[in-house]
Amino acid sequence: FERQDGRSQKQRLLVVANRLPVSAVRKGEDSWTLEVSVGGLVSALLGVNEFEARWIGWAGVDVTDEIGQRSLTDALAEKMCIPVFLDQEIVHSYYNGYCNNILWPLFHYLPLPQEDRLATTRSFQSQLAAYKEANQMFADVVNEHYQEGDIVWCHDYHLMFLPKCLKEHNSEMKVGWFLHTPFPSSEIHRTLPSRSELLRAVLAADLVGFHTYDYARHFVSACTRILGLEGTPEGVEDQGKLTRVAAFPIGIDSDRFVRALELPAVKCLIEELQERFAGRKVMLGVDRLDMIKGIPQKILAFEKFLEENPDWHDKVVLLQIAVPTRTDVPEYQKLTCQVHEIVGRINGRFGTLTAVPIHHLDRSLDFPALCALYAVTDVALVTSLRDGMNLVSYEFVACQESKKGVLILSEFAGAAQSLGAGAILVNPWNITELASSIGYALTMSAHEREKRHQHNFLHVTTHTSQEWAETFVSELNDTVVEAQLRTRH
Ligand code: ADQ
Repeated sequence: FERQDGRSQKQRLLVVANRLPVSAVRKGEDSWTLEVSVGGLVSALLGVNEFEARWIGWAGVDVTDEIGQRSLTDALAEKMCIPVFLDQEIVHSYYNGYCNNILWPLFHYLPLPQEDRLATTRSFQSQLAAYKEANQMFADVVNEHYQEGDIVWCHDYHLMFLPKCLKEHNSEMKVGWFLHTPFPSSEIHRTLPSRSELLRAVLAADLVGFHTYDYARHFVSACTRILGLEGTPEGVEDQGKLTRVAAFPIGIDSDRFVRALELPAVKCLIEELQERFAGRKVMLGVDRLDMIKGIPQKILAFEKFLEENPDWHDKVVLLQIAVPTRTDVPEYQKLTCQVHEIVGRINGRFGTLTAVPIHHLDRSLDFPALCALYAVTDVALVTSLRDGMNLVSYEFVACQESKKGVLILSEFAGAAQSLGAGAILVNPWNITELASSIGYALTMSAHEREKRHQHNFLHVTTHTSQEWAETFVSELNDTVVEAQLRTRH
């Protein structure tokens, strides 16, 4: 990318996601505290040095007054962030409604219960309207900040209309869209009342990316079967316009985890945990408390394992760290109660005066504690019923160079395609199989653990988040150049 005066400068990347990578808390009329949240996407882009990235998204707070909006915009500018202001009403219908009650369950193959479905259907049109309105609000902010030559990278199921809104305004804009969840089979997608509109809106992008080849294939099938378009090896073609569709499996910043294990604070925590659980094997689950993560299935399988293996009762402990999410949604409240009930029952059945088999925490852990836990774990359990990728499995592997623990991984997580050869793959719906996998993992020979771990460690440390972001953005640049060449000929 060359400037007019001949000096080269970094190409600008506008990353558009529902949430900004910072949370804002108001301290006064015009003062704010900003806390940066380092998630997968943030660390992915921190490592991408060839672009100058700016973030556009919602700051997670409702700010209606002009002074507040102006001061928050200024504070965020220092973090290279640009806010989209959404009011409570629109957040309710767009985010809680259409995004999290309709798209999220559907993309994870979870049909809504009948009575909720009826209620949803009644308000479906208004939720869809709010979704479109919110997407247009994101587009307006992008348009305001866009400079010629910028790359615009839209993220996730919250922003499926965004590529269309952007291209309608400026057909020259380079637009990519990436989905972090699975894209379901076309037979599932076709149940969605707005199925065609959503597909067409996404197809306005130049490049559409998914975690796995299967999700990309499902998307192309949906476009061919529902829209009657032509699928090609490169993507989807509509009247001569090609939208490139491909798989870009995300990774983690593995160095950050490996380095953290050398920090004195983390080493200290590791020692404390080792002491605390001396003489017992440690099994670990780290999840957002979401129905897709298969937490009840995991705990029920552990109960079955204890039932069938009395010898293990005082030799194993399951630490389940479940950070609550979407706590205002009734189904999530129900899930929390269900998990608490099962944990209580198991601890009542198998606990002693001095120890319980399950430690369940409803909370998030800070980074040092998370790394220490990953490092002391013998067996990690990832039992998602569906999961776009699942980064917890990657993080666990990155912290296991010394212990070489075992990963039990759901075949319905995208990560099964990359870590399948090293992990024990399971169907989380099959509690019997899951229980016997726990037994197998706990008694696996050191030689087999080493072999499996090396396979996964190599993958996790070579397929990083930085590489993921760089590959997507350079593919987007190439796609646009190829499209320009095609139209010229
Ligand atoms: P998530 O559904 O949030 O992400 P995941 O990929 O596992 O799932 O990432 C969760 C992140 O949150 C991890 O970095 C993990 O360390 C952290 N986390 C979870 N529980 C925690 C806890 N109790 N304490 C501290 N940290 C916790 C979505 C998709 C995934 C996809 C990612 C990235 O649903 O399938 O892999 O985006 O694309």
